[in-house]
Amino acid sequence: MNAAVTSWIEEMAKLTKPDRIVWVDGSEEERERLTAEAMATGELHRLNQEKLPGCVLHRTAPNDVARVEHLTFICTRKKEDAGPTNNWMAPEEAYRRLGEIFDGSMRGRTMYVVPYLMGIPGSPFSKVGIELTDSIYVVLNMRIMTRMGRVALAELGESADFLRGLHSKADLNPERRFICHFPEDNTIWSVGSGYGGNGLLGKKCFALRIASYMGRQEGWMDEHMLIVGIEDPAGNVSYVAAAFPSACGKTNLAMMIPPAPFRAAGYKVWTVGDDIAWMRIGPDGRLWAINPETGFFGVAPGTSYKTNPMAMETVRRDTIFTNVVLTPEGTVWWEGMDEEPPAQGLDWQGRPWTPASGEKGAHPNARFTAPAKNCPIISPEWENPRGVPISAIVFGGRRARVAPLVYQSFDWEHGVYVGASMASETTTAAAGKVGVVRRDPMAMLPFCGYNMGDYFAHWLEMGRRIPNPPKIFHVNWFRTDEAGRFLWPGYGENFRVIKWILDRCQGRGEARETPIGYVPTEEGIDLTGLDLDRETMRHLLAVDREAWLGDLEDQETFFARFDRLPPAIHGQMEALRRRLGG
Ligand code: GTP
Ligand code: SPV
Ligand code: MN
Repeated sequence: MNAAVTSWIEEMAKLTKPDRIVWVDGSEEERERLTAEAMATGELHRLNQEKLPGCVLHRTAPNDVARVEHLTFICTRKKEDAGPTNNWMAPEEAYRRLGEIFDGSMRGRTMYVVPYLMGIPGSPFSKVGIELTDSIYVVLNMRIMTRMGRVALAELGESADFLRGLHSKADLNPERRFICHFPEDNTIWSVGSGYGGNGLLGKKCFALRIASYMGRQEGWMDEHMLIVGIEDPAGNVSYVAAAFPSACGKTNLAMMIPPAPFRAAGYKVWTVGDDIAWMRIGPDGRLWAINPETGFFGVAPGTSYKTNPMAMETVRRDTIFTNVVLTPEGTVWWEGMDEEPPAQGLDWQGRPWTPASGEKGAHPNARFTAPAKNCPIISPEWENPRGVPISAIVFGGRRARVAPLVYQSFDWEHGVYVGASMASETTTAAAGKVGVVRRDPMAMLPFCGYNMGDYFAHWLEMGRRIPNPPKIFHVNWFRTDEAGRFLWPGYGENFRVIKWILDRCQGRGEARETPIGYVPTEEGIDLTGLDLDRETMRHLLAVDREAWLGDLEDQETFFARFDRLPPAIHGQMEALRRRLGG
């Protein structure tokens, strides 16, 4: 037994005082046993095994339905190292305050020891974590989302280099809920929540916040990005990595189906990942990426055979559904699913519900947890330990105004500024107001584990180090008309925009130079088979000078908060102002 592991577990057990300690091995027998146990206690609910084999339903506490950014802390010794965009708590204070809540929090419960690997066995990209948790729901989710059990311990060997994650639901009291990260100690303590991004410590907490800190130290990039491969009719596959904020379309873009004329011509889409990318410079001087996860923790509402058929196929078996409607026949339903709603059912809180009630049946942030290997278009390369080479990096937000459908940055430095100045309307993926425009650099605002000024500097530095860097773009699927209707059809039709992006990477693709970057000409994007009038397209591609000058004011306020803003970012902002004639 690894002595560093056992002594740490002993120490944590002394604090949390569980009745039992159980090591999980990731086996099928264990899945069945834990599922049965959770059914018996009501932590999980049975679903119709003929229609949804291997699937279960979970309902969270009504006050525990999303990430809680105001309760998420970066605990570095120096406050400046957490930066202006993170909540900060001194490590001693955090250990003390959370220690009081953890003290005895597992009394009468089992502590599960969950060893897991983020990344592919044997890959230089990979990292080991161990999560101690009192939640079977968390164990079963980690089993889908990570390579869990023996494989992780084998990878760790006798090393003491592993992420120490402690998680307890405690009493699920939001007053006593904290998600604390200690990047300098390779440690995460999360207490008082059982929800996805708060409790599945391998995901946002480790694979983004802690890993972003590691990436900067070790010279690689850790990003909130999907990875998708586009195969052309000749059989060449090009890969795109795209960063959109939570609930802004990553899972959908990662699994899109090209429109019929492109399918007929031989284009194909391959899913590599839908949420997180770890990227390193490869021997060929390009940027190579892996998806460190093995599953999708996707937004259920809005997912249908019309919008995302590949996700619908993926969740037909071995899936955990969280906070969706339970139908009388033991299946699940959510708003935006193609099927008619059931005449009656139980809503996400387990209360009798009918569609006529006018209330939402599923929580807007209801989720599915499904194995990546279930996805019919999972890339043959998704477990390649070397990763896949990235041709284009795409940033995107949810903007009713300002940002056009797509534009290309002039170069890497300008692209970094485009990412740093990104903004998006808030969604239900995190607690708080929905629909408010906020700046969300690189879709990493809630996930950067260190000073974001240093993070921008790291991006700039990587650009100097990558001999053959990807080209950088910005997209916006969410521009609306005066009545608030989306101007762009989105979903599979986004393929057309990605195709233009790849054309640009290959020196093709028609564009005009504007103050914000290269925007497609009216003929630039192939609209074959799409009924979209020229006027709408003009509107989608418009660069409104006044709107951009207004946006610059907001950017200025945002960047003013940074004490470590690289001069290049400010310089790029001023250059844009000059190009806009402001
Ligand atoms: P996280 O898992 O929270 O990181 O979210 P995500 O970025 O993977 O977002 P996802 O693909 O799950 O989409 C979130 C919501 O946006 C869903 O309700 C989708 O139906 C909707 N959506 C996704 N793509 C599009 C699009 O192209 N156009 C429009 N209008 N809506 C979209
Ligand atoms: C996100 O909010 O970006 C998610 C869901 O992917 S969670 O795991 O809860 O963070
Ligand atoms: Mn996400």
